[in-house]
Amino acid sequence: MLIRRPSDILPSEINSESEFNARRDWLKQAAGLGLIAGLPALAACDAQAQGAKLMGVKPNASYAMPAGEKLNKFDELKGYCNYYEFGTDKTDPPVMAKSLKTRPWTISVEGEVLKPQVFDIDALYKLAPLEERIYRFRCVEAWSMVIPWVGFPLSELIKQVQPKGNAKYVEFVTLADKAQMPGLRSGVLDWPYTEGLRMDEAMHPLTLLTLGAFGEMLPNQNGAPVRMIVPWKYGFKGGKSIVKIRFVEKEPRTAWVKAGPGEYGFYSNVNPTVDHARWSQASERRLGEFSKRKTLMYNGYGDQVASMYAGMDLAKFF
Ligand SMILES: Nc1nc2c(c(=O)[nH]1)N[C@H]1C(S)=C(S)[C@@H](COP(=O)(O)O)O[C@H]1N2
Ligand SMILES: [Mo]
Repeated sequence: MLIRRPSDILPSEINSESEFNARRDWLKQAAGLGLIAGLPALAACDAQAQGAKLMGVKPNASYAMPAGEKLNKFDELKGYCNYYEFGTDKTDPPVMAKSLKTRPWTISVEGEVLKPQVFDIDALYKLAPLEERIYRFRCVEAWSMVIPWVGFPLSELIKQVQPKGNAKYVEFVTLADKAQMPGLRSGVLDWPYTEGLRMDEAMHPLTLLTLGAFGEMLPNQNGAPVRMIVPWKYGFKGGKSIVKIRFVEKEPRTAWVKAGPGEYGFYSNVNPTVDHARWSQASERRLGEFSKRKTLMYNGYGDQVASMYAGMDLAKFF
């Protein structure tokens, strides 16, 4: 039997039961061979195996707690979800996504790039340093949260594949597996769930390829094993459980634009002055709070992103 040292085991592997058992086996054998000197090492390894903690995550000081905010609870993130592949009620995905298989998992990065590549999810954890970033998260349905996400800028991945000059947009394709996702039987969206960004948006330092939250690997219902978080846009721009990233020349037609072109636009920047066809976007309910608060232009990230939309009619390009 191949004995792997715990230090060879990726943080992302801790979640899988076989790796957990392999680790236990190693510990037992190593202890038997006298490779482990004292108990502290054992205890430390055990602690790593619990709760699927992500190792080596560094808080990025540039994206610490926004002024006047406080974190939502992990249970609020895990318990109130939009993930239509697992049902349309907020409380469906926490139950229905339990069985989502997140290993093995690959992301194919393709299209107008010089170096198309298929990344194994476990290689992705090592592609760039894992950062914790506290972002406001605003759903188009006018509720919001403040979440400590873990990931790295999507630009790190984009650099690896070297987009060609004609790559103007990036399309994200997420998992659509009928065997695992009961929601696919409903016609509410044209599956797979797809999303997209303009190239400058995709390269923007705020745009986070997200692998975790609250120091842990992403819960299944929140888009394990990898999703997008684009904090100045409505939450639906952040596709969950991504399997393909495609670089294209033309603006991709996203799942929500196809479902309701009058209600959802490609840009979907958070904008309190441009209402949804059926409700106001001027205010929002922060999960856990009683009264509503005003929605901030670009969700409070205007200083960093407004220049990308200079001169654009934001009511037309909503
Ligand atoms: N694949 C997929 N991604 C998705 C969705 C979905 O239904 N399917 N819902 C979107 C919407 S509308 C929102 S608000 C966020 C919700 O993320 P959360 O449940 O982790 O808060 O995920 C987005 N990503
Ligand atoms: Mo949403």
